[in-house]
Amino acid sequence: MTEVLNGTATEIQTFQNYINGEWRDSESGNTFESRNPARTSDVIGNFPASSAEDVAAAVAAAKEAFKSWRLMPAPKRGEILKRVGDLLTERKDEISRAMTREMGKPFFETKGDVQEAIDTAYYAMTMGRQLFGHTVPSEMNDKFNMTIRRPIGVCGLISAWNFPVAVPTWKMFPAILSGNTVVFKPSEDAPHSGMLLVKVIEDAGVPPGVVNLVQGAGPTGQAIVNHPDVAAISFTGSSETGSKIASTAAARHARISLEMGGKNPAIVMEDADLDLAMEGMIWGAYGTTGQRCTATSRLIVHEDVHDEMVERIIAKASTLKLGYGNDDDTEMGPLINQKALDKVTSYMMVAREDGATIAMGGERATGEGLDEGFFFQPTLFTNVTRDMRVAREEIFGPVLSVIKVKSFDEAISVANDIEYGLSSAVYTKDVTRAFKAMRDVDAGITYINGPTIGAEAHMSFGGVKATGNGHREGGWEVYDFYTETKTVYVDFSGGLQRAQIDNYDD
Ligand code: UN1
Repeated sequence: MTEVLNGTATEIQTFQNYINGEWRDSESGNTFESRNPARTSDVIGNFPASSAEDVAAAVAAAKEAFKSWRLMPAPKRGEILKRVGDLLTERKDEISRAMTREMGKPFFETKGDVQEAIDTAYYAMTMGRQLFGHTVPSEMNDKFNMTIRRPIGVCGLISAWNFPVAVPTWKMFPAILSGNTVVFKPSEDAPHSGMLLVKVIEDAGVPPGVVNLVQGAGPTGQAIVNHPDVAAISFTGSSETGSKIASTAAARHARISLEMGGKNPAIVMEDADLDLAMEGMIWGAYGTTGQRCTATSRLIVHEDVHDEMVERIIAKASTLKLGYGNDDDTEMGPLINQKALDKVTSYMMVAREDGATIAMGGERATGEGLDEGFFFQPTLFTNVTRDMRVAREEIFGPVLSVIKVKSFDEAISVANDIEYGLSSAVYTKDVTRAFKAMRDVDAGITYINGPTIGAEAHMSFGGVKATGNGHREGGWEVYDFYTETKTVYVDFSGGLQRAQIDNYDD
């Protein structure tokens, strides 16, 4: 299945779902295509367009597998995740090449994506020996109080295409380490990458039914969200879809974790190291073609260094080499699809109407090697004010809006004047400002003297306001999402002891 790596495959392959340890077509036989966004004539393959029936089969398999998987000691489940990490390590280059072909970001970035999955697997292995509860003194004599963690059951995982391996593993590995079983739907823009991850799961010896793969678009996701036996849902994607999922799943009391949009600010103060800040803007705004929920999309810069920052960014960004991500010298890949290209393009008009200046880029990128892909020039808007749509809406492309401010307080106020709150960055050498930013920026993540992207697998990841619903992925906190706390009281007094009553009888 994996020889189709460099955009050179000759025949179009048809891929399958993975349900109860078997690769199968969808019941209807319907399929959809995945194409290379850098070279649209390159078809990666056909994938099952799964219906509610396919989802029901996957959920049933997961429900059955849960009976024994939940009883396997967590350290043993951890050992299986270690094998998953080892296999991902072995296949890192091969999987990364395929991911680049499917979703466009350069090979060095997809290797980072797979590495994040490897880190997540090894972290999960260690958590197998650390699923701590609490022991707490009882208020009664001869009584023992503790909490233990229990898995929830079948978890539905609906993931995004921009980190097609890392982000699913943020969900899948803690879910299964905790003793849950899962039904995983990759994004319809990255089904092949999702399939390669599940192949690793199979080859590492994860028992049948523990991880089930159903390919498809919105209706497939909806069937997962609606299924009464899916006890928890974890979603990464747009705020709009996230809200729909939340309202549907909340009605049947499912647990829901949402990771959604961002409009992440980077504050650059007049005392900042401007070279460092420039590098941070280039990587934060144009890395992954700006298609990260953590991408830097607002540069909030002190007026004293505004012109210099703009100049430095333009000087560097205009040298970025666009192209097919599996070519060695490519620094920036295409947008994911025509819809994304249309959306990003439409914001050029929005910027003009709002009165912003397009200081760099602003157009589809064309030329040798680019005409067959969804390439867009790295773009910089200046003369942006906080109320403009380009300062408020998530564009999800290589577009940075520059907002000039007069003070640090104004910078914080602009940074927070937004519906989202995922990531943020502050460039300053002043320790007071750095600590004020940590305290006062309304975001789930704040980087001091680093770009808004670069989350590490063992740290909590998530956002406030419209970005999330209070849960975190990554790190230890995600294990709170995938486990349910049970409180246990053991009374060894041999008598009836009434809490709140017998000890306080005056
Ligand atoms: C995402 O964009 O959905 O910090 C995840 C980062 C990456 C993860 C991004 N490690 O940008």
